[in-house]
Amino acid sequence: MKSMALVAIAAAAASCNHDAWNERPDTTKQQTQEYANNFRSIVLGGQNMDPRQTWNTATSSTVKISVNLNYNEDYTLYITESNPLTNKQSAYLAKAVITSGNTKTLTITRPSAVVGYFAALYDKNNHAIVKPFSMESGETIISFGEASSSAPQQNRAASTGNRWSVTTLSMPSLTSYTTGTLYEMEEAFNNNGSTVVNQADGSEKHLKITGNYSGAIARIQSYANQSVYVTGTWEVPADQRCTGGSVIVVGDGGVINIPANHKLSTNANNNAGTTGMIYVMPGGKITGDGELQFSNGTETYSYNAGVITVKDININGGTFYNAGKIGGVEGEHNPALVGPAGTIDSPSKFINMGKATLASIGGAGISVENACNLTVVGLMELGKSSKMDNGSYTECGSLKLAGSNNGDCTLYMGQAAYLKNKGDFNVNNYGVWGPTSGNRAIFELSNEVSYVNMTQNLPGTQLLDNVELIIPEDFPAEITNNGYSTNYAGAVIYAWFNGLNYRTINPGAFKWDSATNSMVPDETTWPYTNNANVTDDRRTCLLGTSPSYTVEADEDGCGTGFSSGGNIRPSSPSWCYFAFEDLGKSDDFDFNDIVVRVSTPDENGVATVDLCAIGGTLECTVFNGTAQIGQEVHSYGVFGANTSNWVGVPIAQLGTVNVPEGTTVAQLNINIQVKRSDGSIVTVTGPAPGETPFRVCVTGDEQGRWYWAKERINISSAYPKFGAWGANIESYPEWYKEPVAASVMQWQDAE
Ligand SMILES: [Ca+2]
Ligand SMILES: [Ca+2]
Repeated sequence: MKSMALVAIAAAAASCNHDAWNERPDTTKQQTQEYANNFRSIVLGGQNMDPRQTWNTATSSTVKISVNLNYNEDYTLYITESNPLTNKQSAYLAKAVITSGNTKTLTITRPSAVVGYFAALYDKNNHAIVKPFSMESGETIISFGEASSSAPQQNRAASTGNRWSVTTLSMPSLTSYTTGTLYEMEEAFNNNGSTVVNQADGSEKHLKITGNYSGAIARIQSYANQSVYVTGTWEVPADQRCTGGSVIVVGDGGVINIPANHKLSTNANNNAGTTGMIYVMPGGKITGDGELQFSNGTETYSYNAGVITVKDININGGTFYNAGKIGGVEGEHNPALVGPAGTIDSPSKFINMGKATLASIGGAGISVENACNLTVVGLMELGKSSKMDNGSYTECGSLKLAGSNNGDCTLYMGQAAYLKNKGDFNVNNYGVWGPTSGNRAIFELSNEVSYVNMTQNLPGTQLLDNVELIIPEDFPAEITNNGYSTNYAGAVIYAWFNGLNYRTINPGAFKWDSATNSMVPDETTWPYTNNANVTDDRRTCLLGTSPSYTVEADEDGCGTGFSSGGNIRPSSPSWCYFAFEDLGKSDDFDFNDIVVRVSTPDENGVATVDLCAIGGTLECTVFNGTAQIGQEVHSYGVFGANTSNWVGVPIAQLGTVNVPEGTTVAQLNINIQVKRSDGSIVTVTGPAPGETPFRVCVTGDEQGRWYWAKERINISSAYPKFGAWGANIESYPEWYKEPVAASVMQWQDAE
């Protein structure tokens, strides 16, 4: 072949607006045909080109990521082609920092032939949650956590039918207490009695407070079927009770103030199995330095849809629903929630469907069921089985799980339920069980542990099942003050975490199961199997995810301490390679005369442009559209695409380009301007569909790499499936992953 390239190109380009080529004075149809014929013969093996062929292995896709895990925390998301937990060299096709509670839409360049990807979300401690997903043809939506966990909503829907499902209730109808004949409450009226409201006649009577009233209301304390509707302000006496069947309603604008050392309580009516009821409507408030107490009644419950900021809330066997707000008001109390002592065998339940900020939760006899947002500033002590529903968020200053050696105390957590303990942790025979599919429950501890105990072989006393554990780097390997020797103490907490005696938190004990896309125990390295009641399918603490840190084992295989490094974030962006013919020859088709690569853009849309190969001798400069990138390429190195000096890639960074939002790297007009031997300048850019190419765009492999052909080896020899792909875009779309090793530059990353 002769050096006919220029004129051939010129005519080929004439039909498709590729600037400079069709302006060359010496172009001829004959030379164009010669180049195309050579390409068809040498590269395509005599086949016709697929008219749909664009000589580009990349496509663009839109991925919408929402993160709803831990309030206001920043998470870093990577999209990769291989699982970064098992392939430490995964290159990322997208990277974004997403603050929990937010959603980001990413437009990415990806290999068009690859459908399955991984979305890996890292917290600040490098703890990772990895989700495999299939790229959809339109927008692909991926969620970490459920939206409701980050944006506290009142009365949000709870799940049904699961062991963690919280049974929620609506406010009962209050119209019989707020409408009809209501008698205004005032002190004189209360003290003197009334012929209108005769306290002793046993009939149903309804009072109201619309102004300011201070003092007792004897009727609701002494008789059933009485009510008081507060839309003014009521300051209660030292001991005001609301007896079984009677009702206090705080309406919109109404306030009940309970002074210090005063108490307002619902009073059990043992004959009827009921108790007095207190309902706070939206806009109503109960506040003060005193105590609000709910007594047990099997058929009744109290309900808050307003605001409660008293100093103490005592649930003494009753059920109290919060669908409004408790605490969290500047300058007012975060109530301390107290249940009965553990020996009292009566139901005492706090059910939260709204936002509750409590000073503490104490008393071993209380169950806590959180379906929305619960913050406990101090200690949260759970002495009975409790629930945290899908997407709920629970935070506490310290955590005590005081269970039972019968194994019947378990915290049931739903999908993406998040429990964050910020201080000391104390556990005694208590299980924490999450969902067996969907989003994991997340259980996060600090580095403080004061007590750990369990009963061997009883899952309910020790099992952390289907729960994602987050622990800090300095989490103690030994606990010294639980009455056991230190070694045993260390083992106990690992056992509690994992449902197996002496099992360590070691990712090496797991392997990736591609059938289920999850981490499963690796039988070849599984060290301990001595807990007969905990079967493999429940050894799921790490399933599908991974901890931030690995534990180092001593000679006996017991953990001695944690070290970071369990999860390494993908460190390298992926790359798109633009491989050019420079018009110097028309018959080698090695597509290495210039190879540049453009990175996955950073968060500001800035991508790096590297010079990878200079397999031509003509003067040549790289452009993005009309913007020059770097200098003439031979100023960075000399001709020789397979010179051993150049096995380090890249040769040089030429510069950066901006990838505008909504567009991707593969859509950039990366082109070169070549100075011909006659001094003329010719621009070589990407082909139109079905056009003989002088530029191919190739996506990197899972590690972001592509190996171009050695000098003078045509691309079909280096990649035997390239020609078949050229003739049919559906054939071998991953041709670029299958080179002939001796025919390509198998480069290493430059130091
Ligand atoms: Ca060439
Ligand atoms: Ca070459």
